[in-house]
Amino acid sequence: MRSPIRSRAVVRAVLAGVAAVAGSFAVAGNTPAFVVAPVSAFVVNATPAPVVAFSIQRLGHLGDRLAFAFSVALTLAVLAAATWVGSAAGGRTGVRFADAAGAGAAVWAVTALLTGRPTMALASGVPVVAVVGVTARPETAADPSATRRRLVGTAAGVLGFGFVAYLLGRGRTAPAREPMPAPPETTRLAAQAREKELGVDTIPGLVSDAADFYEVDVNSIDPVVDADEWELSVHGAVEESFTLDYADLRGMPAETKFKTLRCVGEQLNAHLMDNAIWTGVPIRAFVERAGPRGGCECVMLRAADGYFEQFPIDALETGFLAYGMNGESLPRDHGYPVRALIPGHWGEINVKWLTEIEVLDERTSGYWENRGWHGTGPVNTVAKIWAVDHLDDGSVRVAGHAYAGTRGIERVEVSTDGGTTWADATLSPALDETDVLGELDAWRQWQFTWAPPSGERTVLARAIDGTGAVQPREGRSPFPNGASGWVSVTVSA
Ligand SMILES: Nc1nc2c(c(=O)[nH]1)N[C@H]1C(S)=C(S)[C@@H](COP(=O)(O)O)O[C@H]1N2
Ligand SMILES: [Mo]
Repeated sequence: MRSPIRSRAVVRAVLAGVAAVAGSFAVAGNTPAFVVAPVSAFVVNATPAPVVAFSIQRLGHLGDRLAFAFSVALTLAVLAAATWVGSAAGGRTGVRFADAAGAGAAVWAVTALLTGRPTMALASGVPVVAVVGVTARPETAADPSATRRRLVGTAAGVLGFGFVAYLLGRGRTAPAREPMPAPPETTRLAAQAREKELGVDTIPGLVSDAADFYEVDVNSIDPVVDADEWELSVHGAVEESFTLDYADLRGMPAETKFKTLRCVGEQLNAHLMDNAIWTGVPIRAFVERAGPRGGCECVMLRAADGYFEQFPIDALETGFLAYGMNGESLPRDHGYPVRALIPGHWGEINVKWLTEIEVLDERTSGYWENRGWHGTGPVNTVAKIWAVDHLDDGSVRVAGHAYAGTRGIERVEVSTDGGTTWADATLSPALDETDVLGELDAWRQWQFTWAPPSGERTVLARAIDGTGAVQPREGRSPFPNGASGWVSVTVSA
């Protein structure tokens, strides 16, 4: 059986752990300086690839939240253990309050090591000194009920501290973003998109709000990159390496255009696909300036969160460095201050928080390819069925979005008899090509309305891309090449 002294020490260590995590959050907010960030990076890295794949496909944001909650619990356990060890070591000296000092020092050291920020780590250590100091006052040790009362009082104090820390930290989470005057082009394109929409209110519009735009990244805590400190290094197998800063980039002639992103890990009919109006600078000039002489015709992009992806230099040359999204600076979760956007390719090579373009001599592989994915190539063609609406006049309308990267969508066909016959759906007009470089890379809306005979039927949709290729019928799960097959829904009338 556990002695009451022992279990009190456990409660004390846990309270100290909570206070330490709270203290760290108070000064760091939800940034990489928060002590949970390195732990969560470790958790994500240690999670087996199939579990990560399952989480992205089936759990989405929930999976991210679960991983984060687990990381918080793990951090708390580590800091509680440090409290335990530190206070035991201090207590052995017999010096009054040496246990509190020992616990605080241990927690400070662990936090400083994890985050690499010794000064900020004081915010974890100091609350631990308070918790251990208050709960281990020698005069209370003789009276167990007084000790218990003190523990309860401390728990209340830690809770209050946690709340204040939460409010303080929340304020630090959003970094100040460099303002960006909305390019007139954005307004024009947004109006164009509204005009081209089919007016089906049960499906998303043609331009996604930045706040609703899907988000996939490998860490639960996004990096915070200061635009003033941001630098892009172009190097590797090149004639001339150079760096570029944010002011340089903002001073160059910009382009504003539509681009749709889609994650290779999404289920066939899921919503990890969105479209926005992006502003940035074409990459081709940077590649030309560097003068690549690599043997593999390939590049590695690296980012502030440790993410990296390799793909052909040809693809990079069609891309651009984006700093604006829907007329404002990129939001932090979509890569502030600068991300790469590569037309027609799966989302994963559209590297956010971009810091490096390295021209390679030899092919290696990227973050997801190390985990078995093949997500560096062009997207698969898809027609999603995002709405089935029973209209007042008894007819049924199916609708959704279709996307085939730079091949474009030429047609969407619907079958209401399980695939025997097909009819053309109504398609929203293509969004304009606006940039000098290139290809249009945006989705379209489609809808199909008919009067169904009563009974149940299978309704299918498939897209035909700009090359005339029909979306393949064979159904495959997202891993490793992206989902394929025709979306099918059962409609009963
Ligand atoms: N630095 C960095 N860039 C990244 C990722 C990441 O985890 N880190 N995720 C990639 C993946 S898998 C996708 S699908 C897209 C998603 O972009 P979004 O979050 O802006 O929608 O970003 C890509 N760029
Ligand atoms: Mo992705």
